[in-house]
Amino acid sequence: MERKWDYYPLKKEFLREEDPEVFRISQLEDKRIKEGIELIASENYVSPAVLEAMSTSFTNKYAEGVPGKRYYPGNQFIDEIESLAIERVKKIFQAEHANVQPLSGCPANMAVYFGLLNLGDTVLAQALDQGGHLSHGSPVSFSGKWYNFVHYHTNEQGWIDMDEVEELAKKHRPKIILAGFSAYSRNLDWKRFREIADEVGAIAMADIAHIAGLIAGKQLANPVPIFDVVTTTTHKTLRGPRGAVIMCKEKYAKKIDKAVFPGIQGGPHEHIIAAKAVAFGENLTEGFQRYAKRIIENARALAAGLMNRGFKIITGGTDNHCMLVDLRPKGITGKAAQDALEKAGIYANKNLIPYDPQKPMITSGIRLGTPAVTTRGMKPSDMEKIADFIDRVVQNIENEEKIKEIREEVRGFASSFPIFSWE
Ligand code: DSN
Repeated sequence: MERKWDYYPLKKEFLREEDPEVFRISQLEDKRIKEGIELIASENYVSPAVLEAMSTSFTNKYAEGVPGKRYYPGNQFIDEIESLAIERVKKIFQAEHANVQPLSGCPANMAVYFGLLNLGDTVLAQALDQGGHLSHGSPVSFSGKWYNFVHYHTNEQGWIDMDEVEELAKKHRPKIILAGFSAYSRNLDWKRFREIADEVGAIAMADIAHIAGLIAGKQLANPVPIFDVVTTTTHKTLRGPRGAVIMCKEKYAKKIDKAVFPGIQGGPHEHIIAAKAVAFGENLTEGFQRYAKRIIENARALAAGLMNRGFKIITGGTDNHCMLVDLRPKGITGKAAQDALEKAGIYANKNLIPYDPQKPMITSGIRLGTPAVTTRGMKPSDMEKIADFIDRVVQNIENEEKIKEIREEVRGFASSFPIFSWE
């Protein structure tokens, strides 16, 4: 059964009456979504059921602790909802243990380091300027300040060099080897990461925030059964509320739970946990598998459409939902492209490419992803149209009039799609 919604079916009647100012701004955001093309690889649109779960009365409750072991009374139904979320996410990923309380990706990673490391311990992770993440040891993040991160790299073509991972692991004997990324378009060799971790006695950790939905939808291999600890956000390809989950082997369960609370967090956001439960329920359906498959088909179609128009895609394509475009052959920076695309109603973020000569606020690349446009029901033939829009924006980057014309075309195109469509 196909179900689609042109706009979110939320009445917002109390909001409209009590706070017209917030109502007005919220309506504008709905309109922006409807009339734009969202290609930020980490973004998505939740289902109406996930949205409704976020506005349930679970928001009112303090529930420090874990189900069955809370500090405050009155948590009978909170325990039920949190246990449901835990059971569902364990089923999706075949996890031995799950903590669904992390507020977002950085706190989830922080809890893992806090629970399993001592200050100054060594972690081996992917370099930020080559697809990694701030919380994987960037010098400006707590992770890089408090722990000794050593980074592995990609080669000039953009592929992770597993021999370097092994070499660095043997040299630095990290306590954790972390596999995971925020801008990498190829499959990770989970088995090889596990073998290297075993070789040097390290904990094997994965951060699957970007690809969790593709794993849940059975399109990519699942590291959870063979890794010690795995973190993911819930709002990217998993299409849930903003938040995160930590999954781990039973032997790390106590340390992880204690690191989340009282280690780094206080009361969990139980209305968000209710919405996580709803999203996990959706993740377990066949429709979600079709959605995950379509995300990858769309990403491949978008990459092909861009390459046919002379764009250079790092590694020459994608295995997942995202791609990195090297804009140097087009003679423009990532920032210039991001700004011009935004004016045309197309949202994509500037991103460093491997060995980027530009600074992080300028960059030579943009990152594109297809989770959100796929949620709107777009298909590979629509990706051809989007590639054409992007090409025309880049060709006319200094022509304000032309960009305005493209903006109107984008508005018409995007508005013809629902805000959320089940596959
Ligand atoms: N900001 C997210 C992303 O865009 O990948 C990760 O935290």
